[in-house]
Amino acid sequence: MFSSLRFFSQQVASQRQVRANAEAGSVNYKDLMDIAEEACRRGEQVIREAADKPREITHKGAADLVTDTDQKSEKVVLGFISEKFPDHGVLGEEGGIAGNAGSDYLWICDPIDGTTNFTHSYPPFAVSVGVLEKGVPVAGAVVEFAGSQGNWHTRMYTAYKGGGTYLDGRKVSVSSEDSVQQSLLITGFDQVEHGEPWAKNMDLFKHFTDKSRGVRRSGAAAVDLAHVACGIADAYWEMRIKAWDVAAGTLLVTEAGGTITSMDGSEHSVFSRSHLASNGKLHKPMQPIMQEAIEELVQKGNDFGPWFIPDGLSFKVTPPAI
Ligand code: LIP
Repeated sequence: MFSSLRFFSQQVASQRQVRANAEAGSVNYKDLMDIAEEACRRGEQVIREAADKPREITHKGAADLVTDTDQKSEKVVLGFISEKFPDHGVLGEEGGIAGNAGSDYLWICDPIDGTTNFTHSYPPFAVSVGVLEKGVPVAGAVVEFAGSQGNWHTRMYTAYKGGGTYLDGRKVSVSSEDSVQQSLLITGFDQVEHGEPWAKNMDLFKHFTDKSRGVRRSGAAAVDLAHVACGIADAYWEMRIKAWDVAAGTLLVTEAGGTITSMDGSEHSVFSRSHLASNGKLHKPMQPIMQEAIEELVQKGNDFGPWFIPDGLSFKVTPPAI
């Protein structure tokens, strides 16, 4: 009783502070993180209400699913953010760009990362909210669902630029593993297009399954990045996922002491078409193998420049990888 009262008054005090800072014209990254966390909580609530009921599924493609819950979650999450920051831009997986695209701030939301998992009640799945300032991630939150029908529980990952990464409020950091042989890795595969990049990733999966303790495929990129950030996995890579999958997770990794680049080793942006996140130590042994794979794909005519950059953004994103 007392602890919930204390929590409520802390929430009210923190909301007041955000308003005061916004009115004073200053943007504080911790404030942005708190709003991202609250936005995730609201998405979480939508998912909790739907998680034990039958899904209403629409097929965007044969294996590209969207449920009514993705749409409801995005509406609630982005509605909350737009109410707090009406002059910022917002980008959602389902609705695209909205608000003020010309703002220095862009909020990027995946209302359910791991929709296929969610459809099957197979964890993990998550809500992800990341904030960019002039294209650079400065705050983010990911709420991960675990458990099973009738018994869902969540873990909240948060980070803000210069302030570290937190798991349920406790500071976390990446692992210190420097040997691929003793590492646990994660990857993901394009669910829709099974062309050359997908086939190449099967080769990488095989290679690293042989060289490491194992390669996992969880089905939710935001969670994969969160797991690298808190040190329960040592590295993660994936090609052809979108900004909403990685906007929050990128900052979780870097603020926890990890490294993220494009797979070819070039500077990373959330709009990159390939991602290699590690505890930093594993970049050296892993990145050249990733680079070789991307170079081979580029030579065969596959595009690895940045993609899906919404029109009208006021800032430039990192130039093409190769
Ligand atoms: C999914 C990712 C997953 C990836 C899938 C898909 P969605 O996101 O998080 O790791 O491998 O291709 O993009 O579509 O469930 O938000």
